[in-house]
Amino acid sequence: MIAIGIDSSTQGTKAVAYDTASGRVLASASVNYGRDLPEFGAPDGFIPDADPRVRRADPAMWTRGLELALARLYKAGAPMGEAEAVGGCAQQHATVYLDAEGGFSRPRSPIWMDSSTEAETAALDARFGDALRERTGSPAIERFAAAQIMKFAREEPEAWARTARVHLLSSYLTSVLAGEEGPVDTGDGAGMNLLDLRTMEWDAGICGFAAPGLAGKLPRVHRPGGAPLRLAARFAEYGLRPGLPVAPFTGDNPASLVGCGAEKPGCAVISLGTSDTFFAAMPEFRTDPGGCGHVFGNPAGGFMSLTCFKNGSLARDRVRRECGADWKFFDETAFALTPPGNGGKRAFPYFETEISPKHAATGVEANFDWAAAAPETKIRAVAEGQIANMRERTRWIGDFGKIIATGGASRSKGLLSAIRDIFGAEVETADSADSAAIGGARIAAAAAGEGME
Ligand code: XUL
Repeated sequence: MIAIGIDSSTQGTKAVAYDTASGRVLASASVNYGRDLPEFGAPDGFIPDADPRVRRADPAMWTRGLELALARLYKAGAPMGEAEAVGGCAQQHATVYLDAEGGFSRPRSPIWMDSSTEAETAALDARFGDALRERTGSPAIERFAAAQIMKFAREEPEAWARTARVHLLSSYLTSVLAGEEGPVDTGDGAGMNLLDLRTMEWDAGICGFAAPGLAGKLPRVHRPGGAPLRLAARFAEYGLRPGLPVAPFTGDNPASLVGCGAEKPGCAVISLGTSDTFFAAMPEFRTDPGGCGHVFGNPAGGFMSLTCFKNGSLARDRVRRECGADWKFFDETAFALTPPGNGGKRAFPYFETEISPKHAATGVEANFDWAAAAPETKIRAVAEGQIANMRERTRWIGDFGKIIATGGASRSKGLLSAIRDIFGAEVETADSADSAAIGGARIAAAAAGEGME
């Protein structure tokens, strides 16, 4: 079956036409917000803010990105007319606020990089303590919807009163494609601190504490295997047949789990993108006692673990530029010039406030004289520092003999060797760096009747 898969990520939107029979991407297209949609003022996917904890974007940019990616996919010669399903995913945790007419009641949406909700997470923590983690799969997290909504409702009560619906970006994009309200899927919905993962229903107590009337402003919840929606007629403009099944979008990490073929327990996935993430299908519901990791719904049923590191590709790019290195040097040469372990030299880039573990945006922290070191030493120190931190923060999930690497930076031989050495695991690269979009297409094909192997 040919299915269209869309990935609305931090820095851009990708669309693929995917053939489930051959497992091949037939055509793909992408939109970069900085280059292609400069009018939204978000070169890296968010509007630059003097406060490094504030990370927001104009939600209209995501609708425009979706439409432009589909237009480009059509133009690239993708067999749109033969597609039998549409699905996709979005960066997790971004929230979209709509008024009763469907307009944006909040013109700037917080995205997953936002960590400006310390006061709100402290309040949630004080009120619910460990029960929050036991019920929602995560302790109170700054980028999650509960804290973000709470802040908005408190700071802008009038705009909150005008808000009729709070969507995740994933459910918002489903709604755009279907021309009617889309549900929140359990993969992405678990990243809100609002969903009771034992019942897969909104937790009335937490919703009531977060903001007045919140429970009545949330879309319904979609569980794996639930019925798809139908494509709105206006998407015929891109060669798609009106009425095609539209699978509710999920988060990019849950989609990537499926796109990498890792939806059954056994191996872990490391996705190296704007954020670096470590995730794996879970044989049973279990939470991180260290408080960094999360439990999300697995789109194939059951659960998945996830730990997210904010200083991923943008941090690597900044170190690369600071070293005056090209990508070949960063990805390969630096590792040929230095020994594994780097003689004990390690560095951690904190250009953005870090999530796992919490850390302020202080720049590079190294255990050696950073300014005086050779570029190859700095590069290996950062790569090994990032991966060693990932290893420490994900021990609670268990040990894996096999790890699948995906995302743009999985092309880096140096990073792959650091994963191999530090995790002591066999490392495979996913067939395509587009595993999130492919996962969206596979989920769509399953929802359209093909089922998931
Ligand atoms: C996951 C997270 C990020 C975003 C990036 O919890 O915050 O990985 O999903 O798109």
